[in-house]
Amino acid sequence: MSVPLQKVTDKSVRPPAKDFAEIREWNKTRERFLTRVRELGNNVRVMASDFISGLKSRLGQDARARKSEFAELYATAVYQLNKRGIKLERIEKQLARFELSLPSWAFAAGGTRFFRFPFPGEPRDIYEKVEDAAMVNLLTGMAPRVALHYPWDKTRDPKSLLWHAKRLGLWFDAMNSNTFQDHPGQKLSYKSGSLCHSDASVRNQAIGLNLESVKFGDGLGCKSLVVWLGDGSNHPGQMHFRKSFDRYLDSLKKIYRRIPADWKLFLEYKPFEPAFYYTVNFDWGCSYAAAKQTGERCRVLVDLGHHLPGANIEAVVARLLQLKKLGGFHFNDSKYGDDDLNAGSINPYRLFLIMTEIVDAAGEKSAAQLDLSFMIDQSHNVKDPVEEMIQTCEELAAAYCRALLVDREALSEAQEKNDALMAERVLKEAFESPVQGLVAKVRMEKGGAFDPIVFFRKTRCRSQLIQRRKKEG
Ligand code: PSV
Ligand code: MN
Repeated sequence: MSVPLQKVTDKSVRPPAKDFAEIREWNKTRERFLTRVRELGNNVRVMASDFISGLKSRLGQDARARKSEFAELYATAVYQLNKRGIKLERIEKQLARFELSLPSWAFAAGGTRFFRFPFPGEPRDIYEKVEDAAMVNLLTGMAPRVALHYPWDKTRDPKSLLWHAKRLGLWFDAMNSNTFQDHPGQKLSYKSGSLCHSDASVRNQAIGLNLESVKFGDGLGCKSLVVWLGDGSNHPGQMHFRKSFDRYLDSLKKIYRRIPADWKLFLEYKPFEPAFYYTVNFDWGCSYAAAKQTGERCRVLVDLGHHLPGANIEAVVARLLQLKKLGGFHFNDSKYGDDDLNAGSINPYRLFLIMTEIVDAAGEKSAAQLDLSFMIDQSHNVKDPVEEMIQTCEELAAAYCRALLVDREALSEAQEKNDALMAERVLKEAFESPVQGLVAKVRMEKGGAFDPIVFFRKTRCRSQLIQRRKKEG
């Protein structure tokens, strides 16, 4: 793996901490970090945070230059929403609290099982992935966390990774374990399954990998483990349905018993792929049953793309919220299946309806208080992954904002009267509201760009990444 280098100066490692305890902690980390830099003869990865600070000052200029455009956009929203008696302050406050986690694994170009077309300047390791995530967070102001994948994101020095993320204003969210492929040096193969394998030694190895990923994540401040399995079969008769599910439950319980008390375990389901006939955890019902048997801190994770065409995902979300078993989301969109497309790109109305269920369950609270993990998990095969991630953040913010605008009283009245037409009109009125001005206001108040994608292109972020990563490679 290549190791891009930025010269470590005292200035670049000065802790921005405010209180003494934090400063002490920073100093300890800094000392260890510098020792390591010395040990490796300065040939160690150090984050080029100058790039990010450079962008910050450009953002200030951009905000001033686009002031009148913003005022016009915001005035449109104010005019329309005030007419409907909506209190914008409350909406803006809720919107400001809506935050997303970015998946480390989606910053490099995705691919299909046929091929992958790499993107110039794409990140080469977890440090560069975090750097790309910081850029998305900076421009959108709403994605301060990164979800990790293990062992893909394994590093020899987790402390330096944590330090690197903190310097860029980021935290880590869920740890996702990977037993859907074999890893270098691994003793037994997962070809015929992992946590549900017929052989107990393979199951134990997979349990071990999950616990290892928890240990790694714990040091980074993660508080949840997402288990998604490829376990299943391609041919009728190949795998015993009941036995495989029993093994799944048994393995989950073993993992659950050993995760830290402040951690949650999320079970992610998927109907097919890589198994094409039967998947052990194929739908929300399987996940729910398993979560219920495993324990209180075990919840269901809904990946939007993991449903068969036509599934009513918003109803699934409502049911899980009602049963207090929803853990969080992997947001994306799909035309046929899986997480191939970006959230809201195919069916923005469905995304809005899902958000509407979240807002409905939150009641007077904000969605942020529901204790759900809002993660993105999508594959960027054609568009620039950073741009597509920015686009996704904007799409999710707009969907959430529209859901906040639903006239709950009018909807409930229409539902009680069985007035289908009026109920639908209430939803459509919110869905069609001009929310861009509100979303831009909240974003800019958090230091983001008026138009993040235009900013990303105008400041030639991608070509700078290409140049830097080429030079340092
Ligand atoms: C599987 O399709 C999935 O949605 C799971 O969340 C994985 O962890 C992720 O994609 C990356 O492969
Ligand atoms: Mn997923």
